[in-house]
Amino acid sequence: MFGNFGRQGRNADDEQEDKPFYPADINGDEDTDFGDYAMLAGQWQEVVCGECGGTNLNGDGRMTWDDLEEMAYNWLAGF
Ligand SMILES: [Ca+2]
Ligand SMILES: [Ca+2]
Repeated sequence: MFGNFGRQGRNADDEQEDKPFYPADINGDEDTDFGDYAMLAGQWQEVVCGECGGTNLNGDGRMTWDDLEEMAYNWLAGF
């Protein structure tokens, strides 16, 4: 009557919660390295780009030095 709250459902949720979060992981491969930097460089100094392909790390809608600074701060996270 109240649905199945079995072990399998909880495990799926736990896996998602346990997944590490790296703020500057632009390409989604769970680290911050030259792959992410290459994507950032491709959007360099775009001023009206919204998410900027994921490179707008501080959420201000522009790809600037502030985003590069955020990446530098998180450099090699995940290794
Ligand atoms: Ca990455
Ligand atoms: Ca930005």
